Amino acid sequence: MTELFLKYYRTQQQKVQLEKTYDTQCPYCSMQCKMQLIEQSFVTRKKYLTIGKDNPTTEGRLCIKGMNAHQHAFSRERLKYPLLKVNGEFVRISWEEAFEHIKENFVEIQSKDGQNALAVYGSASITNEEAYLLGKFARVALKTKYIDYNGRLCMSAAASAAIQTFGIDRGFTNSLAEIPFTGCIILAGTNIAECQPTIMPYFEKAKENGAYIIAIDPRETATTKIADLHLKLKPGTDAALANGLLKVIIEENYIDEAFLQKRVNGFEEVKDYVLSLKLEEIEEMTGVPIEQIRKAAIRFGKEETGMIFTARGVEQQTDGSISVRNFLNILIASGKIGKPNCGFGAITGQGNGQGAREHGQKADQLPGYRSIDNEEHRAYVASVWGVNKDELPGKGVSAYEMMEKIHEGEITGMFLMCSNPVVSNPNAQFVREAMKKLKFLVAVDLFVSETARLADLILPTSSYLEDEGTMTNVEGRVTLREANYPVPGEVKHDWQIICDIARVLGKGEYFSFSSAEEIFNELRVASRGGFADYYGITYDRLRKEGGLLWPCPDLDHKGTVRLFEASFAHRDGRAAMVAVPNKPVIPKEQACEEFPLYLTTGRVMSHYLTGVQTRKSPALAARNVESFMEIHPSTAMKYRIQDNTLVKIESRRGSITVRSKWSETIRQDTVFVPFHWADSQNVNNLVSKELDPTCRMPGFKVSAVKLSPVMDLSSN
Ligand SMILES: Nc1nc2c(c(=O)[nH]1)N[C@H]1C(S)=C(S)[C@@H](COP(=O)(O)OP(=O)(O)OC[C@H]3O[C@@H](n4cnc5c(=O)[nH]c(N)nc54)[C@H](O)[C@@H]3O)O[C@H]1N2
Ligand SMILES: Nc1nc2c(c(=O)[nH]1)N[C@H]1C(S)=C(S)[C@@H](COP(=O)(O)OP(=O)(O)OC[C@H]3O[C@@H](n4cnc5c(=O)[nH]c(N)nc54)[C@H](O)[C@@H]3O)O[C@H]1N2
Ligand code: SF4
Ligand SMILES: [Mo]
Repeated sequence: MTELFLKYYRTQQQKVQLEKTYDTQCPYCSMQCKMQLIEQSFVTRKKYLTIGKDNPTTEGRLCIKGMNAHQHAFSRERLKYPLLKVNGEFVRISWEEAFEHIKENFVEIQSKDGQNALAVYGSASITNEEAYLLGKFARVALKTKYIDYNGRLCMSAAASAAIQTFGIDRGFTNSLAEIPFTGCIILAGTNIAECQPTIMPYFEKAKENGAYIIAIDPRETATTKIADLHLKLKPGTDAALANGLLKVIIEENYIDEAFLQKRVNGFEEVKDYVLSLKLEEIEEMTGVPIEQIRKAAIRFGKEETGMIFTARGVEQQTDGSISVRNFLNILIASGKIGKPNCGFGAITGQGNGQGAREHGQKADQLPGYRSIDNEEHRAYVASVWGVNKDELPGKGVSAYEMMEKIHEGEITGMFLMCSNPVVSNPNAQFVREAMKKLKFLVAVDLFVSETARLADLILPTSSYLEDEGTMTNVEGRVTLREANYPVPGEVKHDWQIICDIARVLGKGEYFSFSSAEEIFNELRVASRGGFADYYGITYDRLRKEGGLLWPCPDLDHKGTVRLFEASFAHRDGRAAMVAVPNKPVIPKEQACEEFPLYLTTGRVMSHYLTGVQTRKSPALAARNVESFMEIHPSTAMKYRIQDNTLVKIESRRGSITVRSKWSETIRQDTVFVPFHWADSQNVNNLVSKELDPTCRMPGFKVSAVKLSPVMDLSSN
């Protein structure tokens, strides 16, 4: 058998006329695994293989999404030319025609409807250079205040919690290399095994070294399986559960008095508040038994070292930012921050989920994590850009709120880069209507996504194989993606598209870049002296040193591996604790007679976000061809829902139909649906428009729903 295979392989090899390799990084999650595409040319066809490349973060590992990513990049459905909608059909046009069209419409919209009538919607899947340029494009070329991006739906709660507590937001306060040496790990609302699979060996090594792992999730997942203790809470009750843990830690005296006195504000208020709470009430609210709360707290408190990780389970809530702050309260009270093998990680989502939230795509932000409301910050960035600071627009609104502004008629045109909001935003029907209502929508994408379908003009862009640039990964490590595969057809890079449009709008002098590196060099200066200081990072250093963790303020600075060793980033150098109520100020939707179950949403291993890319990879699409609803068999029986049958799920917003999947491992009051599918399977048709008042994060993780079988088999 082996001999036969080798014989076959060798004859195949002989037929290979040419083999080329291309280095890049995975287009998907925040691990940013380094990879190499091997392209073998045969007489009549080409064959591709993706392999991992060694690097400090992922050590050469890849998951199935990364291994199959090239399938979407080489898909026949890749866009190769600009497309204009004419009488409802897309027709191919030239770039110059496309730019003329943009100029005409942008000028008309801004002269008729006002400067701010044009909005920009960006993404955390583009490079740092592109994210930076998009922010500059909105403020300098379009002079609109309305810019925000898809990271609002992703990292905003964690970002706002970290800024308020620590004074700075870098997703992970340490490097991943410390995880194997920590004593106790809390994984709250994160499914790393499916969402950042190549991170897992760090946690497996920790376990081998004796670490105790506590998972907090309403359902069992591949991640909760590595835990020693699984707190299976009711969705949306993390703030209360964290109060329970904190109360036990304080009562059992696992607090670090010296650390609290020297480096922390607010502990006494938090202490008084949590001591006034009753564990019985917390048990009742969260569904987690008191013994388990005590066991988790005592274990975490007792260990010398510990780390807490949160992700979207805790964060995508209308009290997401304050809930994260409560987990930070636990970490700070027990003194497990700012020292070796202790720290916090808000596991970053998208490939550039970290970098793209630092350099000016946010409604209220300027590069280097500066604030658009701060006169000094405005003056500095304006001087780098060569504009007058008073010409820079002010603060805009969050991603979903831009959809509301469209309905209100304040925004009438949009430039959308690298996102599919009609599927990924909450209250999806309303968002679809908003997109349809726009006078002019330009979508820059690799494919005709569900949102691009509604656009007037689609501009084709380059993929992770073709587009060079930097990405800041889950650790806060800036990495250089050295992509150089030739672009298909007439495709342009995102940054080239931005520069070209600026040129036709008469703003070319501010956007005269001819490489990603040139943009990066301007970003370095623009970020200099800000919180996210990239000044000391250069392409050369990234090539030589395999990535650098920010802040890196000088060319001879080694990068900052561990944050807060000497002080926190607030002016007084101290961390800020805050008392967090068990129940959020704005109540969440509760299960009731009409809508008796909780719906929570999330991801599966083989698909990525709205699935536009992964559905084009046959190897990935085949693993999950359609959406599903995970449900406990006893709940299913109650609503006459057989396994593997179609179910209608309804909320106050709308309904979808998906296939049932019985699972003994989910809470009986909760169902779970992934959000990778569109149209009649788009779970965001069910999610409400309520936002976290602090960071404007939607509550993707809790809705009240009712179920009914599409075909009732119970009477047969
Ligand atoms: N395969 C895959 N990987 C991805 C992505 C993808 O789409 N597919 N997306 C990337 C992106 S952008 C992101 S943001 C990350 C997301 O990564 P994660 O946040 O890990 O993913 P989710 O599945 O959204 O949610 C994590 C877990 O939260 C649980 N959960 C639900 N409600 C609650 C709750 O109220 N409290 C708690 N404690 N837990 C709850 C869910 O059951 C789920 O297991 O993944 C990145 N990686
Ligand atoms: N119910 C529910 N909804 C959610 C979530 C949830 O957990 N539950 N999670 C939220 C989260 S965390 C996120 S991050 C959002 C993400 O949601 P979206 O922002 O909609 O993300 P994608 O589906 O990745 O859409 C990216 C689009 O850009 C295209 N694209 C890919 N690469 C490039 C590129 O380099 N340049 C350009 N111009 N285009 C490119 C893709 O083809 C795709 O059409 O969804 C959010 N929505
Ligand atoms: S999806 Fe994430 S873990 Fe998987 S290969 Fe890509 S970057 Fe690595
Ligand atoms: Mo995300």
